[in-house]
Order: sequence, then structure tokens, then C-alpha cells
Amino acid sequence: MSYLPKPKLHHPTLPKNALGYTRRDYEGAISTLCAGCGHDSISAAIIQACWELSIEPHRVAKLSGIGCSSKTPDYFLGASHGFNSVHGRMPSVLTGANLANRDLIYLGISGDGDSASIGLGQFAHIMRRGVNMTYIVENNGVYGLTKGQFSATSDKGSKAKRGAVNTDEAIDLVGLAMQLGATFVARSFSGDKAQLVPLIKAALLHEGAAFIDCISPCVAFNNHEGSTKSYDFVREHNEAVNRLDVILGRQPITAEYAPGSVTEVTQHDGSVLRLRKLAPDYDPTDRVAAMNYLQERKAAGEIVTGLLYVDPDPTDLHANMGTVAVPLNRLGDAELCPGSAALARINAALR
Ligand SMILES: Cc1ncc(C[n+]2csc(CCOP(=O)(O)OP(=O)(O)O)c2C)c(N)n1
Ligand code: SF4
Ligand SMILES: [Mg+2]
Repeated sequence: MSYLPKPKLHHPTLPKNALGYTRRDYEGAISTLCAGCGHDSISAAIIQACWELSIEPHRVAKLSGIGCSSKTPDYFLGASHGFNSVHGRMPSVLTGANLANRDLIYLGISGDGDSASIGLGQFAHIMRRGVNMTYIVENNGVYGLTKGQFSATSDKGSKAKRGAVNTDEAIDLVGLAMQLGATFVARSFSGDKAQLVPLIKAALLHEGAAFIDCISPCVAFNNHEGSTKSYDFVREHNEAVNRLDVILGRQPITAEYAPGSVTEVTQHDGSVLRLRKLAPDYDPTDRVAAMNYLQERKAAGEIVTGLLYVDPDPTDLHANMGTVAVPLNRLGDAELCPGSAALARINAALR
């Protein structure tokens, strides 16, 4: 972890958002990642998305596991809450934090090793529980921090830097998240900011489990010929199903679109997702069709990106459990602990 602060000088002409903040107010410490690492581009996209949405930094809680990807929350949103947990264990810590204080905006940052290898069980349960969050996997197909071993998302047949061939099947986190019940599922590429920033914005506005698998090349260990997570390979095989614009509730809709080329999805909070269709028959609200389409295109060697599935009317863990509307840290002793008489009544009912 680096704790190097950036100088806090703001040029007076820097553009400001509705809160009067510049992009600099959403930055963190200076990154210590390798120059050209895809993870740094994802951090820049998160900064841009939060600035554009005028999110108050103190309302965000960013949580991560272990890995180069999990180090990145130190490099953005320096004024937000942060917790760097144990390898593969971010989902359970995020779930607990979300249950205790439902008023924060939860941002889970993880790696393919962190989520698909050691943390696969935790990944599965946070998705099926519908925890209200934005969960981003910075997917480079290797354990970058521990020097480039294959991770569980490395494609079968892909080659390591020194030529070893991966003989195991890859886990597709997008397919898994859809099957497990995530209500917003997208895939993007760290090298495509125009696609990634609106996806992050839409995910932050989504009131349920939002998952983004972001392919993020590791320039030190997985950017060579034979890798399927290199800049060149992803650029050549990237097939976007749609392009997204996010329009906040109450904002006038000004963009022009050709009739028949746009799908609109209104999210629970009133925000409108305008999807310019690139694959004409693609319907992002049909989970089963989306899963079939992904399998089909994968067999054809394509990496499908864009907003792949969204349920505009999601439920979340709090709704499913019927919890109180007030964050637990705002409840008093009497509400949190109903006392020995209530406990005695419960015990008596169980005898
Ligand atoms: C319990 C535990 N097991 C193993 C490790 C060693 N370790 C640290 S990071 C890492 C893999 C990180 O890979 P990934 O999540 O893909 O992140 P990246 O560095 O590629 O961004 C491993 C195996 C650890 N820190 N803790
Ligand atoms: S080792 Fe790979 S993942 Fe880690 S900082 Fe360097 S390029 Fe990024
Ligand atoms: Mg990795």
C-alpha cells in the first residue's frame, strides 16, 4: 500500500460538479502499480463516474480483498470509507457492513484470483443474496501480485509468459453472476473508458447486486502473444452488444438516437439507461436469452461486452430479510436490545 498523498492544489479553472468538487476531490494516493496496468485505468473510470454523478465521497464505502486490484481503492476516493480485507473475503465483510449501515454506497473491488479462485464461494453468496453494491472484478487472468500464476479465469489453452499452457477450464464470472441472480451484469475493458464510465455510473445507481467484469491487462505478466487477456487480444475480439448513456431522473433527455436502435430501461431510482443497440436482437432484460447469447458468442471466440443483463426492478438483501429502514448505528439501545422479558417470551415460545 502506498500512502503517498498527492498535492492538493486545484487549478481554479478545473470543472466542478453539482457539489462544487473537481475530479481531484475524488482521487486518492499516488498509484504504485506498474505503468500501463489496466487497473489504473479502472481507478480513473471510477473517479470520473463518481465525479459525474456528484456523489458525496463520505457516502461511499470501498472494500477489497488482496491483490494488485485490491490495492487500488487506495488510489481513488481518498475521502471515502475503506476496508482492505483478507484474500477472497471482501464479499462477507461488505455484506456485514451493508447490513449494519444500509445508507452508504458500497463499492467492492476485487481481482480474478480474489473472486474466482480463493473467493469463489464468497462471490457466489454475495450475488445470490442480492447485496446492494457495485462489485468490480479487475480481471487480468493471472495472480498479478504474486508474479503471474494462472488464475481461475485464464482461458483453457492460453499461454503464460514463459510458455506454459493452461489446461483448466476458465470460470466465466459474468455467466456465474447471471445464473446466481445478480440484477445488473456487465462486462467491459479497462482500455475502453467510453464504455466503462457509464457502466460504472449505471451500476452505482442500481439498487441491487451490480456486477462488472472488467478485463484489465497485466502488463508485467499477461500481455504477450498467446494470452487472451492482453491489450491486443481484447481489442481484436471485443464485441460490444450495446453502448450506454445514463440519464439521471429529472434531467431532460437531449441525446438524439435513430428510431429502433435504442432500448430504454428506467431503474428503480428514476435514472434512465439508454442503450444504443449494436447487436440488433439483444434484449438486456431477458436473463435466459442473455446467458444463451453469451455462450454462443464465446464459442465463436468473441468477448462480449456492454450491459448484458439488468433487472430494472430489483430487490436486495434488506428487502428480502425485512430489516429496519434505519441503519443499525442510528438505533438506540432499547431498539437494538429489547431486554430480558422479550428474550424470555421467545424462549418460552420455543419450549
Ligand atoms: C489467504 C491467502 N492466500 C494466498 C495469498 C497470496 N496472494 C496474494 S494476492 C494473490 C492473488 C491475487 O490475484 P488477483 O486477485 O487476480 O489480483 P491481481 O494481483 O491480479 O490484481 C495471492 C494468491 C494471500 N495473500 N492470502
Ligand atoms: S503486476 Fe500486473 S496487475 Fe500488478 S500492478 Fe503490475 S501490471 Fe498491474
Ligand atoms: Mg488477477
